[in-house]
Amino acid sequence: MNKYPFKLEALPYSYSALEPFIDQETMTIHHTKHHQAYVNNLNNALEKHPELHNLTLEELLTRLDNLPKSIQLAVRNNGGGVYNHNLFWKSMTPDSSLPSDSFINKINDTFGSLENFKSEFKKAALGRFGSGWAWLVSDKDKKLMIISTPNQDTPLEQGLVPLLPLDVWEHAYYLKYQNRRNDYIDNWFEIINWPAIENRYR
Ligand code: MN3
Repeated sequence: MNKYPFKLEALPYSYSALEPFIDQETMTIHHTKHHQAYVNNLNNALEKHPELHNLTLEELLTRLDNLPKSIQLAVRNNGGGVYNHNLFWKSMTPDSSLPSDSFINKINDTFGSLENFKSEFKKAALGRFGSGWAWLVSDKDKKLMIISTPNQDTPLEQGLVPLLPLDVWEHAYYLKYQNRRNDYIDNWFEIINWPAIENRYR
């Protein structure tokens, strides 16, 4: 159940499954330490607010401004952290393939080509100063867009549908790639779970 108390969702593959693109040690620490900490901190923030325990994570994150002031930032950072990572794990697969023809057409219509999409996505991911995320999202008219968000902010609060997230916090790549965010992004394109992205779009 996607409500308080939140739990750490299991990965849909093993910690080593995304080797050599993302290494086992990074995946293990990222999931069991970083993601777990967001879950714990979110639950701690909500513990004394039983009136919020019937809200889903999406509901909490789309109404941040209406939450008690004392926990707004904690829910924004940690709730966003839980939500973004849940989506991130499911957006990758060891058995990656190309997008379907119909989704490639959609990408071509919007970005010119799949290569162009990748280069614009990469620009957004490299341009995010410090910690944050790059995203393929769609708006209410189902138009595709690339954006980036700081910290653990989600596209939900902008009224956008998150389709494909890329974690560009250093904890996502530093052990293997050190400062080479560029190489991390190039390799990450090889493990995108396109069917999952297309399902979110529909
Ligand atoms: Mn992360």
